[in-house]
Amino acid sequence: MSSWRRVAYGSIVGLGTLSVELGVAELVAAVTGPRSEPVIALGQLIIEYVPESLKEFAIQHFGEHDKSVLVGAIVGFLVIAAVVLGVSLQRRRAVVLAGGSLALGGVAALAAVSLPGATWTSAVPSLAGACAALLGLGVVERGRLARDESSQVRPFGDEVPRREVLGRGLGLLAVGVSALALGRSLLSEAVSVAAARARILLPRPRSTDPVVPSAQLDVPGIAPYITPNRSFYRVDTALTIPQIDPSTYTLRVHGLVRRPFVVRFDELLSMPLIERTITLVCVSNPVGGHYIGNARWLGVPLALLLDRAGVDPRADQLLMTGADGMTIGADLRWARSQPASMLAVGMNGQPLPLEHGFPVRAVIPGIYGYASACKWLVDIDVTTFAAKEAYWVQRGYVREGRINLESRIDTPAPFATLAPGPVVVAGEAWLPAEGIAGVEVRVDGGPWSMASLGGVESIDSWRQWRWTWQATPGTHLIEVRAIAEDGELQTSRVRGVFPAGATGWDSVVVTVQAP
Ligand SMILES: Nc1nc2c(c(=O)[nH]1)N[C@H]1C(S)=C(S)[C@@H](COP(=O)(O)O)O[C@H]1N2
Ligand SMILES: [Mo]
Repeated sequence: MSSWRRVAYGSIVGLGTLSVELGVAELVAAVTGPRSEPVIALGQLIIEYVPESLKEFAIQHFGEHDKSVLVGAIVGFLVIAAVVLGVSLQRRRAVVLAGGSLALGGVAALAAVSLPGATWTSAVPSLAGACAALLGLGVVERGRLARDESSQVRPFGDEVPRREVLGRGLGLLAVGVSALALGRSLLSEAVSVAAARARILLPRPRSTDPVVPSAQLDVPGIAPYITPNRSFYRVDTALTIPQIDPSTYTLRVHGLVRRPFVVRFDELLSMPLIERTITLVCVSNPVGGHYIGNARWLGVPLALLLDRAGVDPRADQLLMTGADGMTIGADLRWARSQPASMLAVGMNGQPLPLEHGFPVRAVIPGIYGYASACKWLVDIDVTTFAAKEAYWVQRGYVREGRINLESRIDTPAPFATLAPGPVVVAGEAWLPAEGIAGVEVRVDGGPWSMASLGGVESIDSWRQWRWTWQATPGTHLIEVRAIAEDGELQTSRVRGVFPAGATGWDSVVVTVQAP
């Protein structure tokens, strides 16, 4: 009697079908997000609807493992169901398993789309998984049924040849388990931190810079006053973006301090936060370049943490280290002189994007990124410039890295062809920590004209400007220069980005056609 083989075959086909369903769903969820993965979606739904008292019980009894216990229970249930459906009703096995797969896919898809923040794409992994399961089931069972039909001699299920058990059933199982393993690793690598990020609720700041609508000039072709996170420039040396789990994140503050300490992410969130509009610039930004962005940063005032540590007066450098190993040395006196200096946790109302330093980065107004804006910040060594040198300083860039007074023409574009008459010339000017008092524009080396300025949300923010030019036919050179709040006039001296940032006037050449 080969009944054990039928049981074995049925179990393998059942488990194979389940593993293909979950594996394919997992692969798709690596793209659509972990909360769209069927088991997670089902678990999340259970968590949403389970009474507080039961949650309390689970946390009490399972502690930090409460979520693993829940996921384990769901997987255990599915495994048992797959085996039972696979073994029972031999002749109808394919139909029963297909029904089970569809039921799982349907319920999980509904669960996924009903979760907060879900979109229709949240249903895709469960549905794709169910389709794959049906396909796999078809491939495995179709051949079998056909053979049974034609032979007529042996009643179906009486005997299952060994090679069939090994071949078809195990093949299905292998495909499913591989998909599951690959999907798992893809998901847990990148997406689990993304998921943790998505769950973060940023507290409201105690104080914010005012929102100033007039900061955005209504000129086609000008950059947005606030740079959206997705188009914010990115400069770092990290080949793979560090994946830092905020629940295990710690920042160490030590060195020339009386009270070294370690602080967790949730402790940082519980401190009084500020939101400040600050323009970040890369030292590698050429004149007229786009390695610059303006964002509303939410964070803990740096002074709060330095006061907690009790800084030794001999210290003059904050040597910050990112999880990527980058070291960034900020001038301690400068950082302290800027009330907006912070350890940022938010950017434009969102937790920091992974590529912009999640979960914590430094933002210090007025200093180029390489000497101020350490991303994935995990360590602050309060030290001296004499004792230690940061990464880019070792490579010859200047220590302090003060951002140069600069301005940029966004429109018209270089070598644009224009019609004669009024042409709006517009762009930005910046000297974070000081602010912009004026912008001047000239054509073909003629007299300078004052541009009109947009509003600003802070002295640390860039400022938009515009000037209307009465264009006449011919080829023309348009130049711009800025004046800072302290009266400094932007230098015409052309310098490259090394070792202290570019200087010189931005300009465009345009052609105005004859009427
Ligand atoms: N950990 C870490 N922080 C870093 C860097 C880096 O490579 N690693 N690059 C710095 C440089 S050179 C700049 S200009 C800014 C850029 O920040 P962004 O990518 O968020 O625009 O981050 C700074 N912080
Ligand atoms: Mo930079």
